[in-house]
Amino acid sequence: MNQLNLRSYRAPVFGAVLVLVILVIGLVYFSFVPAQENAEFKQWVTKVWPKARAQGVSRKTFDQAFEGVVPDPEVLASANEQPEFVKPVWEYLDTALSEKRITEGRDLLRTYKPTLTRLEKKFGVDRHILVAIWGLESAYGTHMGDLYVIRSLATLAYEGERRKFGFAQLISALKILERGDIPVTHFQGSWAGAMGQTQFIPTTYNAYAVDEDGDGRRNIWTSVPDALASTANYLRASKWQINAPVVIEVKLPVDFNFKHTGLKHARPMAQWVKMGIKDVNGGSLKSSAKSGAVIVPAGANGPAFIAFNNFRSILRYNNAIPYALAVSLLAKRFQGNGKIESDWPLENLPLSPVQSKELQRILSGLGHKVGKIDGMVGSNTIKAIKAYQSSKGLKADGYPGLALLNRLRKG
Ligand SMILES: [Ca+2]
Repeated sequence: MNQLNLRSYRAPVFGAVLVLVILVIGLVYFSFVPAQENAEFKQWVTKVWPKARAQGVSRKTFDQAFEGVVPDPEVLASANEQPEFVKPVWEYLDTALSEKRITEGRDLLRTYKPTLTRLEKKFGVDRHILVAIWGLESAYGTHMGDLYVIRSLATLAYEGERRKFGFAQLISALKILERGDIPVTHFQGSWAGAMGQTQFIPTTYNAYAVDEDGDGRRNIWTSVPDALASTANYLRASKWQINAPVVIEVKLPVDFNFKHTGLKHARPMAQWVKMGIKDVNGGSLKSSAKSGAVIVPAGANGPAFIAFNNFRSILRYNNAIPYALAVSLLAKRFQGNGKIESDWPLENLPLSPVQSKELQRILSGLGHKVGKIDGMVGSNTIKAIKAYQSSKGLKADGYPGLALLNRLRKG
């Protein structure tokens, strides 16, 4: 900038022309490129119409929904974001189970006591779990996302890696508008289309949202009874069992074989007792549940839990073990318990996607079947880790931590 200014003082005419040329090129470029992109997008929108119409969306709703809509670059940026590091489960739980969230939840349990009593009876879902999910999904309705749902989903459906997801959600979102549950002006959510106090995506909304306050609209944005009832309805459909346990912390015997860990390895409680598992204080293991699965969210050197069927129901809401653990423990904290007794292995950090890829590459090089080398640790990679650990006489916990990667790097 400075150089250009200096030059224009020395040769005013030349400088002025140069500036003008740059300006014109810039103007043409910046107006033409988005205009062209927007024209392509508009063209694409015309192809969405017949599919929306086939789902019962009217022309009027469709036109209103897309009025002035252009792709949102920030939505694409969020969709493509690759985290440089992954938050360890203990840090995630610290935030999820903050004193503020616990205190606010207790207050809301009192405020909405009549509603929650009714919902417990109607849907058979425990009140503490409903409020815990509310607290984690949207911080009790204070963090719902303020992006226009149609724009976010149209962006995802139009370009990028999530086109299929985006398209299905977009059509569902148009159906929500058609039904008149929410006006276009208030139709807001996260970049991925998670909406309202329950953070339902449109397909989930259409399947499970409930009009509890009886105004004819399923309003998960500003009606607390609607939001709580919608969550309860979803959990009921996910086979929630009222008054049944969700998860308990346990103490594993020193000779425990970690190949038995993981949600796929559920067993009758009597078998776990026989294998020497105790309650976390070393007493005998008691539970009203018939069966459960041992999980070690931070590997063999961290806390161990037995997760029951209700834990799986929470995973249907959001398929991440730290999330289900946070919901379960927050519900317990409301009632004055749910503190984790064992220490977390603070030095054995979880791997970033790049590190996970490296782990997969090394394991694959050693002849283990890790599945796709994509930095996503799925069941195949966990199986491969367990196989490697067993072959080296290590605890086969399948945990993809830094300790394991460092060992593999040394060869
Ligand atoms: Ca309503």
